[in-house]
Amino acid sequence: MHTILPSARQTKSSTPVVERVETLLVDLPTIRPHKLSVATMHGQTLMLVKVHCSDGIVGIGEGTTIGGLAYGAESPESMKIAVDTYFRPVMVGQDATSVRSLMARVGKVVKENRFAKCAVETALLDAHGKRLGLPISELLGGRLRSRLAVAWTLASGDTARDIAEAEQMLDLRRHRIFKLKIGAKSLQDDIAHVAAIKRALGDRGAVRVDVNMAWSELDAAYGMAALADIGCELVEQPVATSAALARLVRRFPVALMADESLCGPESAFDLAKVHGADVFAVKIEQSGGLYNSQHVAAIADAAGIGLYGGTMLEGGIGTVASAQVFSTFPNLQWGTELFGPLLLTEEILGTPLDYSDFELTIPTGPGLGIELDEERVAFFTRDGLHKTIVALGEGD
Ligand code: MUC
Ligand code: MG
Repeated sequence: MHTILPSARQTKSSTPVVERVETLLVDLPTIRPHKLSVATMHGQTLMLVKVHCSDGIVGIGEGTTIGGLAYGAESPESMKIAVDTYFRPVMVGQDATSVRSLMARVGKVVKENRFAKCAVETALLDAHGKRLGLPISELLGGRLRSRLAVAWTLASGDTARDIAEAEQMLDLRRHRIFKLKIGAKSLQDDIAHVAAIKRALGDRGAVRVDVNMAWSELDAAYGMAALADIGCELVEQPVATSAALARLVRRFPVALMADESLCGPESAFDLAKVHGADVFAVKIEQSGGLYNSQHVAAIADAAGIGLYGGTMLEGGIGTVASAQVFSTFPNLQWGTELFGPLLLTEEILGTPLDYSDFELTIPTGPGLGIELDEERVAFFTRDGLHKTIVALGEGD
């Protein structure tokens, strides 16, 4: 039997290898409580991965979840342990320039763990892009667009506050697509909430909803009919199963988007076979990385399913990684929701991302094209100075 994966000893000495894999948890507050049907977020934890290579290049990647374990099987803490314990030993000493073969090697010893894999793959791609002087989008075949439309999520839990927030976003010319988080309240209350917001915005803003699987199939049938009537243009994952999605699709004049049902190319293929959605929300973490996201997009294209660039409310690193790969999709009919960094009170990038005229500009520099503000990262790293200051304040 022969192996296609080079071992550390086979690697030529001139080839840069992975020397060290560092992980850290960075806790950042949100600008307001962010209320989803599965959790209310007061902050976001970024699991940062730094891959240090023998040529001096350091690549960065990021893993996030929503509400700890409330959304899915991985948490920032579990990602950190997985990378430290299981990814690191199979990565150290390996050729850092061969990202796909290194991820294949990782895949042999780590099943699932798609979010952690995405963080590590991002870091390897960032490093390799820096090495070659190319943005990640070019490593992935080349970008088709340099800016991305970005939706904003209204999730304060209060209708008047959501309307005021939407007005502010329109005034700032930052967002004109609004995604409303519903599903935690009764169907009637949710419909009244969406109707009031759509009435206030009229044609100035598009209104979409995300139910995060909270409805029964019957709720969804009533809900989608009512949402279509009040001018909502898209309903995201109203029910938990793909089978129920497939029974709901095309029954109402409102687009149906799959999110939680998509966890990589296999699930995308299964959903596409039954045309179980009008739109796929592609998330790099849920897909298991940037390459897998491209595969999900290709399946959607082949099946005539529309595409939307989703988020796991990543900070700047995961957001730019998403933007880099979304820029390579031939179709992106529904725009993106890459607003994660704007939900956080703290900036950890050296240069903030450019959100203007309702779009995000995709960085053009090598790799991700961003630099971390290392001092701020250190300050907000779990058990770092920020925690000490908060603890001292509490003791007063
Ligand atoms: C989700 O379910 O789509 C995206 C935006 C937001 O507010 O939450 C996420 C997760
Ligand atoms: Mg969603």
